[in-house]
Amino acid sequence: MMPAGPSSALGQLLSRFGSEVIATSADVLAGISVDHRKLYPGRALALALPRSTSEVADILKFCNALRIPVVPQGGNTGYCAAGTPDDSGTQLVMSLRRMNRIRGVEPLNNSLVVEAGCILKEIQRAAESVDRYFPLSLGSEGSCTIGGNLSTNAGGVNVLRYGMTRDLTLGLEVVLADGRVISSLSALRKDNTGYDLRQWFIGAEGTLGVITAASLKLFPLPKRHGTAIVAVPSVKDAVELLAKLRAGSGDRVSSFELLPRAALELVERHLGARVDISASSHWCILCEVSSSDADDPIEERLASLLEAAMETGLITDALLAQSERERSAFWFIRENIPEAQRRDGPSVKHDVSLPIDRLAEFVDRASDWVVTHVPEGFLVCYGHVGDGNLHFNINQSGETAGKSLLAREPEIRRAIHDLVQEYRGSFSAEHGIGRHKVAELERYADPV
Ligand code: 2HG
Ligand code: ZN
Repeated sequence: MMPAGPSSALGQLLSRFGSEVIATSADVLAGISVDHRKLYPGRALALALPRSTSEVADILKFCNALRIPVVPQGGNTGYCAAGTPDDSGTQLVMSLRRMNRIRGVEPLNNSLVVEAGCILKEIQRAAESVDRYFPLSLGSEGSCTIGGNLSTNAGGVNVLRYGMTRDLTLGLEVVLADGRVISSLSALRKDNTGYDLRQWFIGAEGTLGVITAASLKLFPLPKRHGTAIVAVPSVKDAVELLAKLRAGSGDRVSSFELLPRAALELVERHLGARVDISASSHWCILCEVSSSDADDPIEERLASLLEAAMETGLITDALLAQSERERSAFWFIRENIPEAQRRDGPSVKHDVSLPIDRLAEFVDRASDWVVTHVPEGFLVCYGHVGDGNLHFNINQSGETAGKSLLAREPEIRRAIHDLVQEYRGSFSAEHGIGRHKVAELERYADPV
């Protein structure tokens, strides 16, 4: 069959599925055609809003026959433009947002089955309602959807203890491009029956099929937390501190986040939230240990581990959250770094990961490079040190208004990613490829 041109493709979609399922209004299309950072404006043919797996299957089969490209979209909170159309006007965006049912929760099996359009926060709440924990947690959890989390293998702030989305997945339901459905919503921990097809679709960004539902792992609900912001003399000390906290807490560190002074200043300036920690140190860490045992004084354990670290000079200051309110205030600061960065102006972002034992050396070399070569920017390097994942971001500096940092993005990105490659790291730790990093994939991935 000949590929359908845009107008005839749209006419055929509308007559087959109706305006209930195929939205075409300019307002609606404007919102779904650009990524949330508005760096990749696109133009969609239309928006498909299927209500069931069989409707997804019918639409994909139809589009496959007519050669209409389909771009699946979750909450559109991604950083790499994986869920938005190009500017050809020929691509059908398929949002899974109407498929947002929690199909079942099985506390004794420590699992639940959810549809792709479920908002991450709702899944966390469903788990909590049966005294269980779904540990995937990220700043956009109030609006991102599990379909997007799965398709990008999202990471977040608890990877250190619980793993990435891939590690939290027991089974999937996926519709292939020709409309066939792979229904594998297993809740089994052990299933050695040949190929593990799930892994092809997790992190595949919708290139191999559309995930419509997933069976996910649950854990005992943490009942007590020890949370602290500490000042460390260097990133090297931070890495050493992590090892000490892991060993000393019975490996119960769930988060270990690097917060540079520049990020704390941005959050204070743009969101009015501040933390009263020694201003002399360039680096801070937000760390959290947690226990599902309500009688376990895990916060006291953290306090004594930090005291020991202070005596040896591994940390220079520490603030322990004394209440749930203080704990949320600490997390508010961490989670709002991207928002504060956005409010401050344009930025060039690198979502990289390194072997943890080479992280400090990388930060030193890459920071020196930025200072020497990017006078129009300043570094805001933060992130999930516990996983070796840094958001090595550079913001436009106010003093050099007029000179555009963004215009230099390709050159800056190349230098940083080449250095990452030298350290055997990854140019995409947790945000994916999308349209943003296709060239990087071609440059750095193994050609075989
Ligand atoms: C985070 O860790 C997100 O806050 C966003 O992954 C990172 O904005 C970024 O670069
Ligand atoms: Zn992150």
